[in-house]
Amino acid sequence: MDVDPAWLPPALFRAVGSRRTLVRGVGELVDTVHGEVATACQRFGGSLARGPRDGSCDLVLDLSASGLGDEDFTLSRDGRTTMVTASGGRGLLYGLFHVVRLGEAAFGGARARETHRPALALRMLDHWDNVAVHPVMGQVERGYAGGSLFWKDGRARPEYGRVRAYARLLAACGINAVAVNNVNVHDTEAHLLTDRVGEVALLAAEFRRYGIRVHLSVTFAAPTVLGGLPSADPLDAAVRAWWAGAVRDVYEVIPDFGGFVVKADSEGRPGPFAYGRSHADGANMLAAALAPYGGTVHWRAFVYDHRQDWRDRTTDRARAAYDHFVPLDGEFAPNAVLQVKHGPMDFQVREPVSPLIGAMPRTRLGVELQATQEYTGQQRHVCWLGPMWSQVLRFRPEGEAGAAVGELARGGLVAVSNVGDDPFWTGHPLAQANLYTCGRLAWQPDAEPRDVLGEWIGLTFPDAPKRLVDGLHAVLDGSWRTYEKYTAPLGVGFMVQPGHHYGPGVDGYEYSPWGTYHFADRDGVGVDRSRATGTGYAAQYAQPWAEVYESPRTCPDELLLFFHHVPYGHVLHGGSTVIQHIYDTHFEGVAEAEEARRVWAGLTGLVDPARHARVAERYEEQLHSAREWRDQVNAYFFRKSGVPDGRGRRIY
Ligand code: GCW
Repeated sequence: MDVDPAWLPPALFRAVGSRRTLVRGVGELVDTVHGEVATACQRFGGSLARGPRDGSCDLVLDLSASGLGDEDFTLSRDGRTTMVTASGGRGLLYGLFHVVRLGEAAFGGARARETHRPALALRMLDHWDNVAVHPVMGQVERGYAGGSLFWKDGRARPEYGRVRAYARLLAACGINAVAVNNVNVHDTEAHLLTDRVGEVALLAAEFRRYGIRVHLSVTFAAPTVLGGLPSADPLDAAVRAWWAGAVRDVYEVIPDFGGFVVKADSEGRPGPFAYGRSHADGANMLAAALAPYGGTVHWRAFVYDHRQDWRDRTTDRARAAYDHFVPLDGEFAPNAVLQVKHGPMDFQVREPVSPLIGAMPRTRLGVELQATQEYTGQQRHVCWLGPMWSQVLRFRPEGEAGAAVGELARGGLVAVSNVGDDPFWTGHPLAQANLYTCGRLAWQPDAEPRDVLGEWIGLTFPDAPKRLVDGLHAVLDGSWRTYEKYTAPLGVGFMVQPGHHYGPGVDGYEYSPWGTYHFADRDGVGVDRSRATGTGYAAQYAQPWAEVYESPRTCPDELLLFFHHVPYGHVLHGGSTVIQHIYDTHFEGVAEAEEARRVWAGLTGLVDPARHARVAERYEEQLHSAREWRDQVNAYFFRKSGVPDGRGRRIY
């Protein structure tokens, strides 16, 4: 099998490719648009007009519009001709893909002029790819789709046609930036900034054709490890000069370079703390070096103590990002983006929205999601995360009258990519839906996720019969909640096997230094994060949330154990006790996964055999793992609490 076409199967281009099209304008992206249309015409018998006087056209893609942003486009139809106008190459490309998505619908009847523009200017994927295969993490850290698309045998692989194919897929869902290496920058990868930047430039050339700018993850210690300086102190003039020089050299070879991604003072990575400097000092030094060229530094807020003592009940990892960064509000340079994970912990299946989002009005905030399913089934389980991300993006940190997270994310939406060199791109073919959803939600954060999924289905499976469309919705729509049901309950999180994070390990992290505890004992479970009696985390929220989360009486059920330690007999708003809820959801979750597997089996013949087989095989593993989760979690809580299942089901 060649590369999976994902959401750009050739058949999709029939409507455009069977018509007569005029592409007007000059530039690399216009050439890309022209090339796309030409390929489609070759396939479907349409034609390209040579100029405005070369006969009448069904479709005009015109770059000469004024007054639109670089990424915007308009679409209209006077009854005979469909018109896409744009002022920038990206806008034209997005306009073309929009017409492709519409298919025949783009060519029927009149259509009043509509303007399309992305809500967020930066829509980015971060790859946690290593150049060298890391002894523990493998090549792609938390990668579940094979090796890296970008790096092989220790060097860049621009000739590998899949880089371009990837760029094309990303552009077609609206992504405009990619970081090509892991935020944990190891020794080999550090050199991508300096003597190996030429390899990054080769990748950048591939991405540029599709309007995507390349970013690099860099180590804060670069001046010492690469430059031979005695220090990396951000206020040291020699250090600043070193960075300025390094950045200048990068822009020599990559004129549209996007900027840096930095993980500093986090999980052992170097950072400004070693020099007694603040994270604003660190970020601003890099921002200053990038500013003359229009680059941005993405400074990650994932800073916490990963060596805490589990005996210490006062340290709360969830508090860390807020405690570190809120005092720095207003200090970050305009071209610094503070990149915040959407939840306060670490991409669990259920977390509250990070209280940092909304709490730094004078800072450009980027929100980070994780498409790679580290804690959500590692692309062996079906877990479409659209509903979770949408909930995050629609959350209003200051209540109904305030702005939504999707509006507060002025620095953009960033997702950790779930893609590798797997023939299906994402290991689990249905995980492509997560990647697509990231792009579309970054374009329109208040989009209805189920519509986005519907769009993905329509594109990936063109001309699908209703039975297939319904089947895909049936296995994907509720898959996140299904996964939540059979894993860690009520927002408490983790309970995974340490290290690789796959499969149940209820006490896996309970006595570890990582700050991820559930505190289950014979009487109850959960983390008291209230202001009154707990770690005070709940008070990091603005009203109304601080109050809502403060008390178990008002805290939403699904987050109860994130915020409170309650007895097993505590009655949820839903009416059952915590312990009974644990049993019920774990049985239900497995039953739902079994049902999904059955639905999928019934789609044989409607999906191409290789894809069908890959998904079917993963369902076997999902089921096996889900049962393991169910039985271990249920047994664990039965043994702790001594409370039997009210429905008398088998607990081990
Ligand atoms: O979720 C944790 C992962 C690490 C990752 C880290 C981060 C890249 O387990 O593998 O490191 O988060 O986001 O920096």
